[in-house]
Amino acid sequence: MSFGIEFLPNMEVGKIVDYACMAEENGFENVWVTDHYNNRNVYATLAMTASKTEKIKLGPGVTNPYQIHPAVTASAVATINEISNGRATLGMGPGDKTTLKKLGLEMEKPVKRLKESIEVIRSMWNGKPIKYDGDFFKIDGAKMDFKAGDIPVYIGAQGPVMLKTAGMIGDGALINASNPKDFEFSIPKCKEGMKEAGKEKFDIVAYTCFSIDEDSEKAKNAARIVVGFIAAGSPDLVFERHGIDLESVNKIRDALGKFDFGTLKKAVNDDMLTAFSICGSPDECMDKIEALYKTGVTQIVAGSPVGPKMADSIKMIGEEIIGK
Ligand code: F42
Repeated sequence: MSFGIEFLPNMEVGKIVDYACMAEENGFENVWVTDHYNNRNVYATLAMTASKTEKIKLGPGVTNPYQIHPAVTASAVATINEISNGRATLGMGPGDKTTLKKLGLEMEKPVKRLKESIEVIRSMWNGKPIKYDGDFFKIDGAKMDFKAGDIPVYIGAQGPVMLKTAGMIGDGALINASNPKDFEFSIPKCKEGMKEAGKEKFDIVAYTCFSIDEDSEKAKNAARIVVGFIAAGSPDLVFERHGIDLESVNKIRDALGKFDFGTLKKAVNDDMLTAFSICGSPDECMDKIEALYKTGVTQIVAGSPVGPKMADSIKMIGEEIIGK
C-alpha cells in the first residue's frame, strides 16, 4: 500500500508547498492537486511544489478535457515532468458537472471525450507529429517540441463505464470513495477493463475524505462538512449500499441550500462518517485502511480535510500509519 495526499489550492501556494515537503518527509509517495477554475492554478501550484521537493510524485488530481484542450494539458504535465526530473503523473476525469455548468460547458459524452483526450495527450508525449480525427478533437500535424518522458495516467472514476475505461486505458483509477463496500463494486469494473486490455499492473487509488487526530471526536468533527457535501451529492444507490436513511440526507441537502453549516454538521451521523470517510484516531484509521487493502486498494490518498490541523495530521499519518 502506498500513500498520497490531496491538496486543494484554496490556500496560498506557499502553504501547499510546505505541506507537500512535510508529506515527502513523512513517507507519502504522491501529491495530487485538485483542478477547479476558482482556485489557484493547478500547474503553477505543481511547478512550485516540484521545485521544492525531491522524490514525491505529483500531478493534477484531476483535470478535465472540457476546460482545457488536451494539447495544452500534454505540454503542462510534460513541463512538470521536466521540472521534477520525471516525477509527474496525470490525473484526468470528466470534470465536476456543477463547476462546468457555471462556465457554460455541457458534460457531453464524458467517457468518449476523456478517451479521445488521453489518446491525444499520449500521442503528443510521443513527440511525433500527429493526425487525429476524433468526434471531439481534430489534430492536424501538431507536435510537441520537447521530450515528455514516461508519464503515468490516472483516471478519476466512479461510474461503471468510467471505471472499466480506466482499467482499459489508464495506469490507475482515482476512485472518490472511502469504504470497502464501494471498492467491492468498483474494483471488478476496473478489472473488466484490465482484462480486455490484457493488463496486469494497475493502481487502485482510494481518493478519500480523511481526518485523523489522537482525539477521535475532534477528527470526526473536522470531517463532518466534507462528508455532508459528499452525502448531498451522492445518488440513492449509494445510500442503499451503505444503509443510510434518505430523511437524514434530505436534512443535509436542506441545510446546504441555506448555507447553514451548523445544522449540516449536526445532521451528519455516524453511518455517513463510516460510509464517506476514513476518520478518527490513528487506530480507527488504520483499521479502515486494512479493510480497504483487503479489497485490493493499492494507494490511499488522504483527501480533505486530512485532519483538524493539517501539519499535525501529516506527521501523525507518517508516524502512526505509514511508518507502522
Ligand atoms: N473534478 C474536478 O472538476 N476537479 C477535481 O479536482 C476533481 C478531483 C477528483 C478526484 C478524484 C475523483 O474520483 C474525481 C474527481 N473529480 C474532480 C470529479 C471527476 O471529474 C468526475 O466528475 C467524477 O469522477 C465523476 O465521474 P463518473 O465516473 O461518475 O463519470 C460520470 C461522468 C458518468 O456519468 N459516468 C457514466 C459511467 O457509467 O461511468 C458514463 C456513462 C457513459 O457511458 N457515457 C457515454 C460517454 O461516452 O460518456 C455517453 C452515453 C450517451 O449516449 O450519452
